[in-house]
Amino acid sequence: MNLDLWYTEKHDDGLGISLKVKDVLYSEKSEFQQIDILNTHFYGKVLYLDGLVMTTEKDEFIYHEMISHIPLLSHPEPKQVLVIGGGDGGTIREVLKHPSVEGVVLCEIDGKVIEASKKYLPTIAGKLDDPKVDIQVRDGVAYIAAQKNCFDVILIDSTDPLGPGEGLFTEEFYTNVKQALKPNGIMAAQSESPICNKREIQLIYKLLNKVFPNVHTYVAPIPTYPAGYWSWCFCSNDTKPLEFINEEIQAEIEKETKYYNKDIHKSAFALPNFVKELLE
Ligand code: SPD
Repeated sequence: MNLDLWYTEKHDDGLGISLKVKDVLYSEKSEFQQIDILNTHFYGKVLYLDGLVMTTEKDEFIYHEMISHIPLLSHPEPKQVLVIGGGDGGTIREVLKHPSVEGVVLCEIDGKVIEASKKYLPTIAGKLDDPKVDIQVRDGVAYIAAQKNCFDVILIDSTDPLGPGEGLFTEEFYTNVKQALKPNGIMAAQSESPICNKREIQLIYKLLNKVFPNVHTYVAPIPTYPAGYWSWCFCSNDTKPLEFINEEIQAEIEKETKYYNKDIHKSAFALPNFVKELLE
């Protein structure tokens, strides 16, 4: 039977993202959130947390390449990396493409997201069992508070600032991230949509600026996220985003990426006027 079944991610401001569904592959309420994996006609398998798209087989590469390669290639030799959130494993997959990386900790609060992703999203989660990956199923807020001066790059691959991800958008959390970085370390955090999360992006940018001397927003299209246009913040003590790019490794990474390349690396930091105004 070809059911005309659609799921719509609905937002209070009248925005919706509708996908036609073939089957429901997984649906479970964990201790932290509602987790669903739907098989959709256009975007393939889609992971939803509390009803919001986290990742889809068809466009996940854009988000995961952008959160990873821009900060990692801006560091001369990232060896130790921490990913907070990101239980689907897409960011881990991209981090492991960097030959200098010796170890990567994945700190994800919800073990069921990891289990479900491994089972139903193997193209995304397929590197979670790599020997370089240390999976810590625990709250990133508590985890980061105990880490000092130990990571070259930290990636905040969080959900939106509500539910279990809320604590990952506070000044205290960002201060602890800064302390967990080595002196020339870099953090990148997803920072919502400049089109439909104006209040959130402004708040994140303001809080990060209280903590880090260098905060630079970069952008890319993510078709299945609200408004289809997304942002990340690149933060550091002393590295400015385009001052150093490891071109040798970049040339290798580019051979394996579908969105990221050296032109995208530069152009992602070129912000449209309406985004510049938001961040003023
Ligand atoms: N509105 C969705 C924002 C989700 C950002 N994180 C996605 C995690 C993918 N690894």
